[in-house]
Parts: sequence; C-alpha cells; structure tokens
Amino acid sequence: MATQATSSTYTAENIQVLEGLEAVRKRPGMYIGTTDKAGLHHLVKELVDNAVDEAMAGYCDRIEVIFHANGWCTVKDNGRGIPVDIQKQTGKSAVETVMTVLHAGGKFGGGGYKVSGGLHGVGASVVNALSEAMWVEVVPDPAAQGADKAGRVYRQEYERGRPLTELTPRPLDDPARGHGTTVSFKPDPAIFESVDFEFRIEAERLRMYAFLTKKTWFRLLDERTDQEVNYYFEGGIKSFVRYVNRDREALNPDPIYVEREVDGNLIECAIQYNDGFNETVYTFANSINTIDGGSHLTGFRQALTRVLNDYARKQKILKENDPNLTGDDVREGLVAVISVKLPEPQFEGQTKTRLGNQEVAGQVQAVVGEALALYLEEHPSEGRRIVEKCLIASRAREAARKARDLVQRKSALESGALPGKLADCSARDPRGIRTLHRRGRLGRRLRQAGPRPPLPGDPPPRRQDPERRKEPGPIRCSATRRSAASSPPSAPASRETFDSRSSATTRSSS
Ligand code: 0RA
Repeated sequence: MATQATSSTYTAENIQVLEGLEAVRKRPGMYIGTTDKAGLHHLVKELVDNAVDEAMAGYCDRIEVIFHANGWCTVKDNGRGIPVDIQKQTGKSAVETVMTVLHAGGKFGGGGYKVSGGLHGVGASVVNALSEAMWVEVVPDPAAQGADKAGRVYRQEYERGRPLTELTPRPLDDPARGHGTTVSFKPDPAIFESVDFEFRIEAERLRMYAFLTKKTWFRLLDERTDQEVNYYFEGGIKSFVRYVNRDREALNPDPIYVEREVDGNLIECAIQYNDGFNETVYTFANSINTIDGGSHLTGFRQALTRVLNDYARKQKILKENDPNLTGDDVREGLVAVISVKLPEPQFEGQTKTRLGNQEVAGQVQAVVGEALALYLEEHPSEGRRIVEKCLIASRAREAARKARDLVQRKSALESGALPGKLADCSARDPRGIRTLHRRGRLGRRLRQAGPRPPLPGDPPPRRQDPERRKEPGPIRCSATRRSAASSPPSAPASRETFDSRSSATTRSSS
C-alpha cells in the first residue's frame, strides 16, 4: 500500500511543480505535439531518450520497452540508475526531480549529449503528468552511487504526475537483477484519443535508435501478442548504409566510416556508393532525423565534391580540359548517413528538423573530407570505381545538355521564328539565348518541368536503375533531390544479414 508523501516543507518549488503538471495536462499538445497515437508513442520516446542519453554517456548497453496486457508500458535500462540521494538545493531525490519537475528530464548536471533538444525534449515529468499512474524503480550502480546503496531497489509511485509515496528502498529481492532504471506508466485515457500502443511504430523507432547508438541492445516485447524484436548494430550507421544497399552492388563493399570529436561535437559519417542513380542521404542531430538538412549536410556535400574532384585530378581520371565534377555528379549512387551529437543543438524551421549550428558545417567538412581523402588514397581501386562513375554522370549530363541545346535550336529554326520567351530575350539582349542555354545546363528546371521524349545523349533510361523496379514513379529527380529530407526506410522485422545482431520472434504463448 502506498504511503502518503510527507514533504517536510511546502516550498515554492512544490507549488511550481504542481503548476507545471497542471500546464502539461491542460495543454498536452504544447509538450508532446498531439494526443493521438503519435502523441502516445511520444511518451515512450521521452523515456527511451533518457535511457539513450545514458547509453551515449557510456553507462548502459541494454534498453527494453514492454507493452503489457493491462495497458501499462515499461521502459528499462541497465545504466547507473537515476541518483537516489537527496539533493541539498531541492530537498528531494534526483529521482523525484526528474520525475516531477518540468524540463528536468534526463541529465541536469550539464555535459553529455542529450537526445532531447528536439521539438519536445521535455523528459519524464511530462510522461508522468499525462499518466493515470506511474512508478519508477532504481537499482543504483554502487560504482556510481556509492556502496551504501548496494543490494537495494528504490521505488516511488505517482498519479497524474503527483508523488504518492516517498522514494523508498527495499532489499533487492532478485539477486540476479542488475543495476539500472525502470519506469512504468499507464497513459491517461482522459488525455489520449487512444491508449493502444502499436508494435510496429515502436519497433521502427527502436531500430533507428539502434543504428544511431552502436553496441547497444534494444528490445521490444509486446505481452499482448507475444511479439518481440531485438536490435543491435555493432557498426552503428556503418551497418545502416550496408542495410540500405543490401540488394545492390556496392562500389566500396566496406563503407567509408569516420567518427571524431571536434570542440565537444561528435561527428560520425558512413558512405557507401552503389551502382544505381539515386542519392540516399540521412542526416541526424542528437538522434533526431533532420529531414530538412542543415549545416551538417552542407558540410558533408562540400567535402564530397571537393575531395572527389581533387582525387580525380590527381589521378588524372579528370583530364585538364574536363570540367569539375558537380554536386549532382558525385551524388549518383551515393548512400550516406551523417550523425552529429552536440551538447547544444539548435534546431530550425517550422518543424525544427533542420540543424542550425553553423560551426558544424566546417567541422563536418573537415572530418569527412579528411576521412574520404585517406580512404581514396588507401583504396585506389574502389576510389577509381567511384570517381569513374561520377565521371560517367558528368559526361551524361554534358551530352544531355548538348542534345537539348541542339533540339532547341533546331525547333526554333523550324518554326521560322524564335518562341516567345526566347524572342523577347534575343530582341532585348543578345545574351538571351545564352540565358536559356544556361537554364538548360542546370537541367533541374527542365527535368522538373515534367516528362519529355528521350533525347540522344540523355543519361541511360531509369529502368536500368535497380531502384526503379521497387519504386516506380516519374519524378525520380525530385525524389533524389529530396532524399536528404526523407525518413529512413522501414525494415522488415526480420533477421538482418550484416554486422548486426537482430532478431524478430513471435514467442509462442503457453
Ligand atoms: C546520472 C545522473 C543523472 C541521471 C542519470 C544518471 C540517469 C538518468 C536516467 C533516466 C533514465 N535512465 C537513466 N539513467 C541514468 C542526473 C544528474 C546528472 O546528470 O549529473
């Protein structure tokens, strides 16, 4: 039975806490976006984010989510455990602070990379406020919290964000139970349209986290259906690019990979070229999928174009009279992931899905540039394969431009007069023709204007692209252009075949 909370003083902070919880319950959308299924899963995400922070800090390698048959959800990690000691400033344990004070989610001591920092990085207190009931159990890691805590479980219970009990220790019943934090909650049906967790949504999110948090196990168990998935990726994003290319021919079978810290920012990038024409680039900042790109993507693209041009010149694959490879040329068949982890991420744009930190552009450009240059030097045959593919892209583009130009001139002659726009330009400005010609050279507007009959010198038809078989649709160009802004593909919940350990099983109910 729960004992009544016995705070010795009713402080200003207590009042603030209650006001905070009230605000969350009154306007949940301000904190979790929506109160539909996405909002419901946002609760799980807030708790998993805290555990992922603990993993990124190097203290945890197992994170587990359980959907129970009675509507509860449990998130469990094997980290140090939220500190159980009473803090002098607040008179409360760190546990109670994390669970009840708005914006005190996860770490509040500074330092470390936080997943939160995105749209609603507000922490466990919001989950608590929006839960009919919640409890936390901490088994402290004695190495982090002191030997006096060994062999105990500390538990506190809440209702709609308010503590029902003190944080209370008891002897560890199961000696095999290791240290860590377990949070269990029952979402409030008075707040949410649906309180029915969806296995697939959570499985996909955990898989993404597993790619972005290498060497960490993620398990999802659904006790309602006995479904279970486990994700673990030894190589992190390097595994991810292999996964994206799993059905393709890779030009560099071992992905180019670099991970480095620059001025407190962690920069990680994996690159693998395939023999197709699409560009598939995913960018993340603190594990948030920055679908609108930003400074990390800018830096990456600069590095790629610069280094491949330098290499192609040095190796004389690009001859003196050849034009430089363009950004478009170096992006055909490119699969890459850029993941940065920043102590102070700035997210921009209406949906906060573009990274703003300007210093990151130069850092990514330097780190990726150096790693790519080194790779090309050490892997000359892969390097040649990649650059020659870029060169084919370049020549195809140039040939297409010439052919278009020719057709345009021809049709202008045949019609006996210059077509409207061109006539205007040419009447007023002899460079008008060139203006149009340059638009054609850019190619993008022409291509985006819609399908046109094939011209001699065009790049090979897209049906040669193996990707086309899977993703039919006439506007691959725009898909390519937007690919940096797309969400990662969903994986079949099945055993994966590269350097991962991943399994999906339906446990037979007994
Ligand atoms: C150490 C210190 C602090 C929190 C944690 C560990 C911690 C929090 C969570 C939440 C879920 N699992 C966790 N595991 C550990 C707070 C104080 C500080 O950051 O210095």
